[in-house]
Amino acid sequence: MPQLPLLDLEPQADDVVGECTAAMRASPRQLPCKFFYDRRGSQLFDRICELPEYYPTRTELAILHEHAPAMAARLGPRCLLIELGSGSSVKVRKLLDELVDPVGYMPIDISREHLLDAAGQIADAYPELDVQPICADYAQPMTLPEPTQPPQRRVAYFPGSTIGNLHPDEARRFLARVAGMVQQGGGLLIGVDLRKEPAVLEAAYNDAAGVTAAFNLNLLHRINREVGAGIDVDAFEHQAVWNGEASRVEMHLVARSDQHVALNGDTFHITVGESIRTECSYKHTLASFASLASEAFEVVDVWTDARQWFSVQYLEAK
Ligand code: AVJ
Repeated sequence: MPQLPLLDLEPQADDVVGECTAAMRASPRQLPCKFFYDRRGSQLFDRICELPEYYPTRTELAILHEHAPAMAARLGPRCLLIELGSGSSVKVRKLLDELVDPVGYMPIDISREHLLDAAGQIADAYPELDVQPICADYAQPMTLPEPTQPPQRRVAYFPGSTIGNLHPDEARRFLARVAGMVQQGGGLLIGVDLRKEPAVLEAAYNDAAGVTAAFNLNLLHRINREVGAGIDVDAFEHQAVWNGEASRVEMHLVARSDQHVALNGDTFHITVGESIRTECSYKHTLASFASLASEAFEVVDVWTDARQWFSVQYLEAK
Protein backbone atom coordinates (compact mmCIF):
# COMPACT_ATOMS: atom_id res chain seq x y z
CA MET A 1 0.00 0.00 0.00
CA PRO A 2 1.49 3.39 -0.96
CA GLN A 3 2.25 5.72 1.94
CA LEU A 4 -0.25 8.59 2.16
CA PRO A 5 1.24 12.10 2.29
CA LEU A 6 0.64 12.98 5.94
CA LEU A 7 0.64 16.64 6.82
CA ASP A 8 1.82 16.71 10.42
CA LEU A 9 1.06 20.00 12.16
CA GLU A 10 2.51 18.45 15.34
CA PRO A 11 -0.36 19.13 17.73
CA GLN A 12 0.71 19.90 21.28
CA ALA A 13 0.27 17.01 23.69
CA ASP A 14 -2.44 17.75 26.23
CA ASP A 15 -1.33 19.17 29.55
CA VAL A 16 -3.58 16.87 31.58
CA VAL A 17 -2.37 17.87 35.04
CA GLY A 18 -2.25 21.60 34.32
CA GLU A 19 -5.70 21.77 32.73
CA CYS A 20 -7.29 19.51 35.35
CA THR A 21 -5.80 21.52 38.20
CA ALA A 22 -7.11 24.77 36.68
CA ALA A 23 -10.58 23.28 36.14
CA MET A 24 -10.69 21.93 39.70
CA ARG A 25 -10.07 25.46 41.01
CA ALA A 26 -13.25 26.67 39.29
CA SER A 27 -16.50 26.92 41.16
CA PRO A 28 -18.37 24.61 40.73
CA ARG A 29 -15.45 22.20 40.31
CA GLN A 30 -14.90 20.87 36.81
CA LEU A 31 -12.75 18.53 34.76
CA PRO A 32 -12.40 18.89 30.94
CA CYS A 33 -14.48 16.35 29.00
CA LYS A 34 -11.86 16.11 26.24
CA PHE A 35 -9.79 14.02 28.67
CA PHE A 36 -12.35 11.19 28.63
CA TYR A 37 -10.77 9.74 25.52
CA ASP A 38 -7.65 7.86 26.52
CA ARG A 39 -7.41 4.28 25.23
CA ARG A 40 -9.80 2.87 27.84
CA GLY A 41 -12.16 5.86 27.56
CA SER A 42 -12.34 5.53 23.77
CA GLN A 43 -13.21 1.83 24.14
CA LEU A 44 -15.95 2.71 26.63
CA PHE A 45 -17.26 5.41 24.29
CA ASP A 46 -17.49 2.86 21.47
CA ARG A 47 -19.60 0.69 23.79
CA ILE A 48 -21.79 3.67 24.71
CA CYS A 49 -22.60 4.11 21.01
CA GLU A 50 -24.06 0.57 20.99
CA LEU A 51 -26.22 0.99 24.10
CA PRO A 52 -30.01 0.80 23.69
CA GLU A 53 -30.43 4.08 25.63
CA TYR A 54 -27.79 6.01 23.66
CA TYR A 55 -29.84 7.02 20.62
CA PRO A 56 -27.52 9.66 18.97
CA THR A 57 -25.13 7.38 17.07
CA ARG A 58 -27.69 5.05 15.57
CA THR A 59 -30.10 7.88 14.81
CA GLU A 60 -27.42 9.89 13.01
CA LEU A 61 -26.36 6.81 11.03
CA ALA A 62 -29.95 6.13 10.01
CA ILE A 63 -30.34 9.75 8.85
CA LEU A 64 -27.11 9.49 6.86
CA HIS A 65 -28.17 6.18 5.40
CA GLU A 66 -31.52 7.53 4.27
CA HIS A 67 -30.43 10.97 3.09
CA ALA A 68 -26.83 10.59 1.87
CA PRO A 69 -27.94 11.03 -1.78
CA ALA A 70 -29.68 14.33 -0.95
CA MET A 71 -26.67 15.46 1.08
CA ALA A 72 -24.31 14.62 -1.75
CA ALA A 73 -26.54 16.56 -4.16
CA ARG A 74 -26.39 19.55 -1.81
CA LEU A 75 -22.58 19.38 -1.54
CA GLY A 76 -22.41 19.23 -5.33
CA PRO A 77 -19.76 17.86 -7.70
CA ARG A 78 -16.02 18.40 -7.20
CA CYS A 79 -16.17 19.28 -3.52
CA LEU A 80 -13.29 19.08 -1.09
CA LEU A 81 -14.44 17.29 2.06
CA ILE A 82 -12.64 18.21 5.29
CA GLU A 83 -13.50 16.06 8.31
CA LEU A 84 -12.95 17.62 11.74
CA GLY A 85 -11.95 14.91 14.22
CA SER A 86 -12.18 12.04 11.76
CA GLY A 87 -11.44 9.17 14.18
CA SER A 88 -12.16 5.90 12.37
CA SER A 89 -13.70 7.66 9.33
CA VAL A 90 -16.78 5.42 9.48
CA LYS A 91 -19.73 7.81 8.98
CA VAL A 92 -18.04 9.62 6.09
CA ARG A 93 -18.23 6.50 3.93
CA LYS A 94 -21.97 6.96 3.45
CA LEU A 95 -21.21 10.37 1.95
CA LEU A 96 -18.20 9.27 -0.08
CA ASP A 97 -20.37 6.55 -1.62
CA GLU A 98 -22.66 9.25 -3.05
CA LEU A 99 -20.45 12.25 -3.81
CA VAL A 100 -19.91 13.14 -7.48
CA ASP A 101 -16.22 13.55 -8.42
CA PRO A 102 -14.97 14.82 -5.06
CA VAL A 103 -11.54 16.47 -5.49
CA GLY A 104 -10.31 15.27 -2.13
CA TYR A 105 -10.86 14.09 1.40
CA MET A 106 -8.87 15.72 4.24
CA PRO A 107 -9.38 13.90 7.51
CA ILE A 108 -8.08 15.91 10.48
CA ASP A 109 -7.34 14.13 13.73
CA ILE A 110 -5.06 14.63 16.70
CA SER A 111 -4.21 10.92 17.00
CA ARG A 112 -1.52 10.29 14.35
CA GLU A 113 -1.69 6.49 14.45
CA HIS A 114 -5.48 6.30 14.31
CA LEU A 115 -5.53 8.91 11.51
CA LEU A 116 -3.04 7.10 9.29
CA ASP A 117 -4.80 3.80 9.78
CA ALA A 118 -8.25 5.21 9.00
CA ALA A 119 -7.00 7.32 6.05
CA GLY A 120 -5.26 4.26 4.60
CA GLN A 121 -8.48 2.28 4.75
CA ILE A 122 -10.40 5.09 3.02
CA ALA A 123 -7.73 5.35 0.31
CA ASP A 124 -7.99 1.58 -0.26
CA ALA A 125 -11.77 1.64 -0.45
CA TYR A 126 -11.89 4.74 -2.73
CA PRO A 127 -8.90 4.40 -5.08
CA GLU A 128 -9.98 7.42 -7.19
CA LEU A 129 -10.12 9.70 -4.18
CA ASP A 130 -7.26 12.02 -3.24
CA VAL A 131 -6.85 11.41 0.52
CA GLN A 132 -4.75 13.96 2.43
CA PRO A 133 -4.59 13.18 6.18
CA ILE A 134 -3.75 16.06 8.50
CA CYS A 135 -2.53 15.44 12.02
CA ALA A 136 -3.73 18.43 13.99
CA ASP A 137 -6.01 19.61 16.78
CA TYR A 138 -9.03 20.79 14.81
CA ALA A 139 -9.97 23.03 17.75
CA GLN A 140 -6.89 25.15 17.07
CA PRO A 141 -6.50 27.59 14.16
CA MET A 142 -4.67 26.07 11.18
CA THR A 143 -3.92 26.66 7.53
CA LEU A 144 -5.12 23.88 5.25
CA PRO A 145 -2.97 22.71 2.35
CA GLU A 146 -4.21 23.33 -1.20
CA PRO A 147 -5.88 20.29 -2.74
CA THR A 148 -4.24 18.94 -5.89
CA GLN A 149 -7.24 20.02 -7.99
CA PRO A 150 -9.23 23.22 -7.45
CA PRO A 151 -12.49 22.38 -5.66
CA GLN A 152 -15.91 23.65 -6.63
CA ARG A 153 -16.61 24.05 -2.92
CA ARG A 154 -14.95 23.31 0.42
CA VAL A 155 -17.16 21.47 2.90
CA ALA A 156 -16.32 20.68 6.52
CA TYR A 157 -17.86 17.56 8.00
CA PHE A 158 -18.44 17.47 11.76
CA PRO A 159 -20.68 14.55 12.74
CA GLY A 160 -21.53 13.07 16.15
CA SER A 161 -22.96 16.21 17.75
CA THR A 162 -19.53 16.95 19.18
CA ILE A 163 -20.57 20.61 18.90
CA GLY A 164 -22.79 19.83 21.92
CA ASN A 165 -19.73 19.84 24.19
CA LEU A 166 -19.13 23.52 23.46
CA HIS A 167 -20.76 26.26 25.51
CA PRO A 168 -22.70 28.66 23.24
CA ASP A 169 -19.95 31.31 23.13
CA GLU A 170 -17.33 28.64 22.37
CA ALA A 171 -19.59 27.15 19.70
CA ARG A 172 -19.99 30.55 18.00
CA ARG A 173 -16.20 31.07 17.96
CA PHE A 174 -15.66 27.56 16.62
CA LEU A 175 -18.24 28.02 13.85
CA ALA A 176 -16.64 31.33 12.85
CA ARG A 177 -13.30 29.55 12.42
CA VAL A 178 -14.86 26.76 10.37
CA ALA A 179 -16.51 29.35 8.13
CA GLY A 180 -13.07 30.86 7.51
CA MET A 181 -11.70 27.42 6.68
CA VAL A 182 -14.33 26.64 4.03
CA GLN A 183 -14.51 30.24 2.74
CA GLN A 184 -17.59 32.15 1.59
CA GLY A 185 -20.07 29.85 -0.16
CA GLY A 186 -18.39 26.81 1.41
CA GLY A 187 -20.34 24.46 3.62
CA LEU A 188 -20.55 22.68 6.93
CA LEU A 189 -22.34 19.35 7.25
CA ILE A 190 -22.88 18.89 10.95
CA GLY A 191 -24.63 16.45 13.30
CA VAL A 192 -26.67 18.27 15.95
CA ASP A 193 -28.50 16.49 18.75
CA LEU A 194 -31.91 17.94 19.56
CA ARG A 195 -33.90 18.73 22.70
CA LYS A 196 -36.33 16.06 23.78
CA GLU A 197 -38.02 14.65 26.90
CA PRO A 198 -35.69 14.81 29.91
CA ALA A 199 -36.30 11.12 30.71
CA VAL A 200 -34.94 10.07 27.31
CA LEU A 201 -31.94 12.37 27.69
CA GLU A 202 -31.10 11.28 31.21
CA ALA A 203 -31.36 7.60 30.30
CA ALA A 204 -28.98 8.15 27.37
CA TYR A 205 -26.34 9.43 29.82
CA ASN A 206 -27.12 7.03 32.66
CA ASP A 207 -27.57 3.62 31.06
CA ALA A 208 -28.76 0.56 32.95
CA ALA A 209 -25.58 -1.42 32.20
CA GLY A 210 -23.42 1.27 33.81
CA VAL A 211 -21.16 1.85 30.80
CA THR A 212 -21.54 5.64 30.94
CA ALA A 213 -20.80 5.53 34.67
CA ALA A 214 -17.57 3.62 33.93
CA PHE A 215 -16.76 6.14 31.15
CA ASN A 216 -17.22 9.06 33.55
CA LEU A 217 -15.25 7.43 36.39
CA ASN A 218 -12.46 6.50 33.97
CA LEU A 219 -11.53 10.18 33.96
CA LEU A 220 -10.42 9.81 37.58
CA HIS A 221 -8.60 6.56 36.79
CA ARG A 222 -6.84 8.34 33.93
CA ILE A 223 -5.69 11.16 36.19
CA ASN A 224 -4.42 8.58 38.68
CA ARG A 225 -2.61 6.67 35.92
CA GLU A 226 -1.01 9.69 34.31
CA VAL A 227 -0.33 11.84 37.33
CA GLY A 228 -0.27 9.35 40.20
CA ALA A 229 -2.89 11.48 41.91
CA GLY A 230 -4.10 8.74 44.28
CA ILE A 231 -7.78 9.68 43.95
CA ASP A 232 -10.10 7.19 45.66
CA VAL A 233 -12.25 6.52 42.58
CA ASP A 234 -14.72 4.32 44.50
CA ALA A 235 -15.57 7.34 46.63
CA PHE A 236 -17.22 8.99 43.60
CA GLU A 237 -20.52 8.26 41.94
CA HIS A 238 -21.66 8.95 38.37
CA GLN A 239 -24.58 11.33 37.92
CA ALA A 240 -26.28 12.64 34.77
CA VAL A 241 -28.82 15.45 35.06
CA TRP A 242 -30.82 17.47 32.56
CA ASN A 243 -30.39 21.20 33.11
CA GLY A 244 -33.41 22.59 31.28
CA GLU A 245 -32.53 26.24 31.76
CA ALA A 246 -29.15 25.81 30.09
CA SER A 247 -30.56 23.14 27.72
CA ARG A 248 -27.83 20.64 28.44
CA VAL A 249 -27.20 17.25 30.00
CA GLU A 250 -24.53 17.54 32.67
CA MET A 251 -22.40 14.68 33.87
CA HIS A 252 -21.01 14.88 37.37
CA LEU A 253 -18.92 12.84 39.76
CA VAL A 254 -20.44 13.13 43.21
CA ALA A 255 -18.39 12.45 46.35
CA ARG A 256 -19.88 9.75 48.58
CA SER A 257 -17.73 10.95 51.48
CA ASP A 258 -15.32 13.80 52.21
CA GLN A 259 -12.31 13.55 49.90
CA HIS A 260 -8.91 15.14 49.38
CA VAL A 261 -7.66 15.24 45.82
CA ALA A 262 -3.97 16.09 45.47
CA LEU A 263 -3.04 17.46 42.04
CA ASN A 264 0.10 19.28 40.99
CA GLY A 265 0.93 20.44 44.49
CA ASP A 266 -2.64 21.63 45.16
CA THR A 267 -5.01 19.80 47.49
CA PHE A 268 -8.73 20.03 46.76
CA HIS A 269 -11.14 19.29 49.59
CA ILE A 270 -14.40 17.86 48.36
CA THR A 271 -17.15 17.43 50.90
CA VAL A 272 -19.69 14.61 50.82
CA GLY A 273 -22.40 15.31 48.22
CA GLU A 274 -20.25 17.86 46.40
CA SER A 275 -19.76 17.19 42.71
CA ILE A 276 -17.20 17.70 39.99
CA ARG A 277 -18.80 18.53 36.62
CA THR A 278 -17.14 16.51 33.88
CA GLU A 279 -19.25 17.19 30.78
CA CYS A 280 -21.94 19.41 29.32
CA SER A 281 -23.81 18.08 26.32
CA TYR A 282 -25.99 20.84 24.89
CA LYS A 283 -29.23 19.92 23.16
CA HIS A 284 -30.45 22.45 20.61
CA THR A 285 -33.73 23.14 18.90
CA LEU A 286 -33.62 23.72 15.15
CA ALA A 287 -34.32 27.40 15.83
CA SER A 288 -31.75 27.79 18.62
CA PHE A 289 -29.04 26.16 16.52
CA ALA A 290 -29.81 28.30 13.47
CA SER A 291 -29.51 31.36 15.66
CA LEU A 292 -26.28 30.11 17.29
CA ALA A 293 -24.75 29.59 13.83
CA SER A 294 -26.22 32.68 12.22
CA GLU A 295 -23.21 34.97 12.49
CA ALA A 296 -21.08 32.71 10.30
CA PHE A 297 -23.53 30.41 8.53
CA GLU A 298 -26.98 30.11 7.08
CA VAL A 299 -28.80 26.81 7.61
CA VAL A 300 -29.84 25.61 4.15
CA ASP A 301 -30.96 22.03 4.71
CA VAL A 302 -31.96 19.95 7.73
CA TRP A 303 -32.44 16.19 7.75
CA THR A 304 -33.95 14.51 10.82
CA ASP A 305 -35.45 11.23 11.95
CA ALA A 306 -39.23 10.75 12.36
CA ARG A 307 -39.10 11.62 16.10
CA GLN A 308 -36.90 14.69 15.47
CA TRP A 309 -34.37 13.40 18.01
CA PHE A 310 -31.27 14.19 15.95
CA SER A 311 -30.44 16.32 12.95
CA VAL A 312 -27.84 16.49 10.23
CA GLN A 313 -27.67 20.01 8.85
CA TYR A 314 -26.05 21.65 5.85
CA LEU A 315 -24.91 25.20 6.55
CA GLU A 316 -23.51 27.65 4.02
CA ALA A 317 -20.78 30.10 5.02
CA LYS A 318 -21.78 33.75 4.76
C1 AVJ B 1 -19.21 12.55 21.84
C2 AVJ B 1 -19.76 14.59 22.92
C3 AVJ B 1 -21.28 13.62 21.36
O1 AVJ B 1 -22.24 14.28 24.45
O2 AVJ B 1 -23.32 12.55 23.76
C4 AVJ B 1 -21.61 10.19 25.51
C5 AVJ B 1 -20.13 12.13 24.65
N1 AVJ B 1 -20.82 11.53 26.97
N2 AVJ B 1 -22.03 9.79 26.71
C6 AVJ B 1 -22.27 13.17 23.95
C7 AVJ B 1 -20.84 11.30 25.69
C8 AVJ B 1 -21.55 10.59 27.61
C9 AVJ B 1 -20.99 12.50 23.49
N3 AVJ B 1 -20.30 13.31 22.43
